Amino acid sequence: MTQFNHNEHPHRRYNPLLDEWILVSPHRAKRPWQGQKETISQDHRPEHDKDCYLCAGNHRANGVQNLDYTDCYVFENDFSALLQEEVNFESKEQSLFQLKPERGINKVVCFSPKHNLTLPEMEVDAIEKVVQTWKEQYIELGSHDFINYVQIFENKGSVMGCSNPHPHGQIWAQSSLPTQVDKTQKSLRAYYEKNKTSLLKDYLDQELKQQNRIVLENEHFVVLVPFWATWPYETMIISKRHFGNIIAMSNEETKAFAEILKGITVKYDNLFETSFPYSSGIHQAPTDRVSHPEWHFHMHFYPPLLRSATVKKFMVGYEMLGEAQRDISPEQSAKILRDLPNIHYKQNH
Ligand code: H2U
Repeated sequence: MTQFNHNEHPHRRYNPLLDEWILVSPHRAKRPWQGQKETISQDHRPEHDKDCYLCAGNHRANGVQNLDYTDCYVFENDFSALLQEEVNFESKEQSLFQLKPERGINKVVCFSPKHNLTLPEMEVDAIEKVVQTWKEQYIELGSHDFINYVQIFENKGSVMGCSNPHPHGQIWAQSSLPTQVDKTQKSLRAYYEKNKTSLLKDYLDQELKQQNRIVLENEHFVVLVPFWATWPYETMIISKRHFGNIIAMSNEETKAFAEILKGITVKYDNLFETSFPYSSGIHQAPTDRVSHPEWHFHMHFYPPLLRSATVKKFMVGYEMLGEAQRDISPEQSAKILRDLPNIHYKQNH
C-alpha cells in the first residue's frame, strides 16, 4: 500500500476555530479549466474621480457632501443593513420559527482620499492611520449599550461584490454576535477553559516551529496560510502576544500590524500582477462588557482567485452540500506566497 503523502493524497483537515472539517485534494490542482474567467479591471484610475461617491469633497448618492478629508474618513453608511431604532417586540416561543429584531450601526471607512490607491500601494504611515481609525471606531461603537460586537472588514475588487474601487472598508456593529464570530468564540472559550491558554497562541507557537505555512513574520505579528485554509490563498494575521482586541495593541504593535498588512497585500498583488481581490476582516473580542480572556486578536483574508487573475475558485456543488474543498495544499500556497517579492510589482516595472 502507498504511504500517505499530504501533498498527493486526498485528506480532511480540522478547523479548530469553526469546529469544521475541510477536504484537501492536492492531486487535483492540475485539472483543466474551461469555465468562467473573470475580466481584469483596468487599473488606470485618477487620483480624484469627480463621479466617485467616496472621494473627498464629492456628493454621495443621497446628496450628503464628504468632507475635504486628507487621510482616513468615516461616515455612517447611507444604505445601512442595520438600524439603530429600537422596536417593540414580543418574543413567542417557537423553536422552528425563531426570529428576533437586530439593532446596529454601519459605517464606511475611506482609507485614503486618493482614489487610485489600495492598501498595498499606501505608505505604512497611512495604513497606520487606518488602524488608528479602526481602534477609534471599536471604542466609539462599542461604547453604545446596544452594541456587543464590532465587525471591521474590507471587500476588495468587483469579483468580491465591491461596488467602488476607491480604497475603503466597512464596519458593521451590532447587538448579537454574528454566526462566524459566535462559532469562533465557542471554540476559543472551550480551549481556554480546558487549557488556560489561548488556542491561537498555542497554534502559532507550533506553526513557528514547523515554518512551512508561514508567509511573513515581524516582531509582533505572523501571516500564515492556516492548516485548515479553504480558499486557495487564504491567510491569517495572528498577533504574537495574546490580547483580545485592537485597542490592546501598543504603539509599536500598531506600526508592526500596519507593516504586515502592507506586506501581505503587496504579496497578494504580486501573485498574479493584478490588484488582488479579497474579503478581509478582524476577529476580536466582543464589546459586551464581559471579560474575554479566550479571545486572541487575528485577521482573516479570504481571496477568491485560484490559478490566475481571471480564474476564481467557486464554493459550489460539493462545498455547498458537503464541505469546503481545496486543490492546492495550504503548504504549497504558503510557499508560493512566501517566495514572492516584498516590493509591489508596479514599483519594479
Ligand atoms: P462596498 O463597495 O463594499 O459595497 O462598500 C461601499 C459601501 O458604501 C456600501 O455599503 C456605501 C454602500 O452602502 N455607500 C454609501 O453609504 N453612500 C454612497 O453614496 C455610496 C455607497
